[in-house]
Amino acid sequence: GIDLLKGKYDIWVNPKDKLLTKEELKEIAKASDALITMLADPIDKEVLEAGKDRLKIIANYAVGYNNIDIQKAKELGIYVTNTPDVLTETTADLAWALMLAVARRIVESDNFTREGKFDGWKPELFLGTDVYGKTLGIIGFGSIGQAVARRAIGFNMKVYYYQRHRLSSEKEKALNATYLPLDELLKVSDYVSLHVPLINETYHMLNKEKLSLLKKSAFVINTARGPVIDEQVLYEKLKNKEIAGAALDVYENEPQLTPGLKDLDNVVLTPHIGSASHETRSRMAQMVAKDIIQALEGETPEHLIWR
Ligand code: 8YV
Repeated sequence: GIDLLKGKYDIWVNPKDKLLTKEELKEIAKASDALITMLADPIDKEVLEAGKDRLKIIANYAVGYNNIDIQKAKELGIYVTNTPDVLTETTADLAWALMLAVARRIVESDNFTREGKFDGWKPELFLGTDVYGKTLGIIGFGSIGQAVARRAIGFNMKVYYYQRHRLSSEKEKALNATYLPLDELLKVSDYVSLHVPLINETYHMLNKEKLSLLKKSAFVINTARGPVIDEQVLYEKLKNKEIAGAALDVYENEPQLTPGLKDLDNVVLTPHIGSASHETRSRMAQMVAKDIIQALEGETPEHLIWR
């Protein structure tokens, strides 16, 4: 991605490999025509105001853009773009990897084997839970949720989905998925996978009341955004074995984890790597660079959020 921009523009890359402070972000916004931002860069009103005289585009290196005050950017005439589609399958793969890992206790077993504790086959060593033939509830049925559903066909799963808008019955049929209201979905699912964006309506979508609807044998998988689950309540339910397990790639206060979460053995935790494959990150980088070139050459960038 950077290679596409090199030679055309002066490029400044944050050399510190750590997050910029608000003041630093404001300074850079003020001195730049384009910004490439990550989820962890909060582009709020103040940063946008600082950049309003020069900044033409903020190209978010992510499909989600809850880190940016979109309304304000629009008001100031600053384009905001994201990276849709190119990370759909990779993120769905991770949701599946996490689901299988937590169900079959892969991480625990791996640690056990590495630690030299494997001293022979035992009939009850690391008994897990089947995935094949179970019920999968998908919350948020956009492209990533649908890609997760497609994989479930090979696992002979019963798939339910919940989102604001129901799909056509042809689409439901093609994906082998049936709509259920959220409460119903939570009550019947063996695995619940989240694929909603973080917006006001999805903040703590799985709160105490909703998490209490889950079966004791249920697993929760989150590759969407941490704040869609009340992480403290989730932690307590996992600790008290009121739900069977969770596999999380995102956290409510990233990169901080709820105290105690990492000490539970019924969780699998990854550090926000949903789109982290060589192929996908390269596609995202090129997309971001191309959108910047379009914006700086006076065109409307292809992946403008409010197009
Ligand atoms: C990003 C993501 O890589 O696309 C998203 O929304 O969460 C990831 O793919 C990450 O957010 C860094 O911006």
